[in-house]
Amino acid sequence: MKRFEQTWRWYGPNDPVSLQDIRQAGATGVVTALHQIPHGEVWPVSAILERKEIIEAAGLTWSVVESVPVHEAIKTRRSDATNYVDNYKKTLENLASCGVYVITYNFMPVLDWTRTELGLELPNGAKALYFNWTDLAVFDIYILNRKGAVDDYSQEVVTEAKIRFEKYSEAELEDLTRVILMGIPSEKDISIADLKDSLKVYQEIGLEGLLSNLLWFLGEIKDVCESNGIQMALHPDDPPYPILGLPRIAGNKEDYLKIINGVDRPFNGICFCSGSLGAGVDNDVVEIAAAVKHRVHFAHFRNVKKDRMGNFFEADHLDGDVNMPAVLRIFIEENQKRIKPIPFRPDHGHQMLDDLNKVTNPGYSAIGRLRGLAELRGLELGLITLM
Ligand code: DNO
Repeated sequence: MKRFEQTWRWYGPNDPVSLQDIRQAGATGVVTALHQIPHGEVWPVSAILERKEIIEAAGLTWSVVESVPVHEAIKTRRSDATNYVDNYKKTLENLASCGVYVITYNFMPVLDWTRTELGLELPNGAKALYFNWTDLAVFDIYILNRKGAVDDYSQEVVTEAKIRFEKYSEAELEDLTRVILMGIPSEKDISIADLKDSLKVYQEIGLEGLLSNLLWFLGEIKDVCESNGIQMALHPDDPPYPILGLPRIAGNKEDYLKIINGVDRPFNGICFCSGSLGAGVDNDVVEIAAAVKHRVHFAHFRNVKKDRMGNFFEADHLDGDVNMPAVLRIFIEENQKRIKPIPFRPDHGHQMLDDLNKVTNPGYSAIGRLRGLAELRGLELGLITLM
């Protein structure tokens, strides 16, 4: 039976995890992006080729781009949006001309993934990423001072947030703010002022408006994708809820069906992230996988453990609330129908063992992901043997 393509995210030459490390972990594909190029600018062929050559010289393949960021002008369909769409199309053409065809992106307003703590210590001493609603409420109500914020949380959370806000030191509040506003390494973090401005803009756009902007964008890039063999893979919202008053449109099965049926063409696909989707208290990740599998161009396998309030931490890949064997089984079956195997990467990993003494990119230290990849590949092989 056909196996998945095992891939690994690499932040580029400055990543403390080297290409040789990736090879030793057993991955064959690299997932990377030209993070040095500001959002919205065209990725030149020369820069793409330069990156590709570095990857190939290490005996690996550049399998997936994660991400070509969609500029805020497009998400908000600002008056200058078409210039940014033109640049995006040019980047896609350039990537395809270099033989890179799978493109991950997201359509989350302003912020990418959001956590409230980057080093939650687990009972075994390893560290995990964590999302806590009360801490988000502390930030939202007392630091961002968003109008109407209290109405977006349960009474229990609002009460606890007040207590926590009074208890937290200046340094703790600063740290919370830094963590929530943190972006991708080597890209610019956003400021409170930027966030406030964007909140106003997105309030006017609303949920329906944001979805229609996404479908408009997909319609605009359709021809370029189809004539160049590009596969677009939309990452789900993480966490899969509206937060800080920002609309979110890719958080559950219904959202995904609206999006894939909205521009019903094979290029319009999904990056199936079991961890992001698994954080949704009403999400059945196995059911979502079954509903959208035909459009999955890339997969992030990760697990989460939630409590009754919907707070969650990132669990070991085969632990947590997501039934990973059931998810993998669906994609193993789907993979048999594909010409090219579905690429997956172990998404995030605990900071553990030697990595606890190193400066690492949150979620992207080597050893935790090495463990995740090893477990996932073993699970795949085990399932295949029994199928
Ligand atoms: C977090 C990642 C996301 C993802 C983007 C895709 O670890 O899964 O940052 O790369 O949302 O555009």
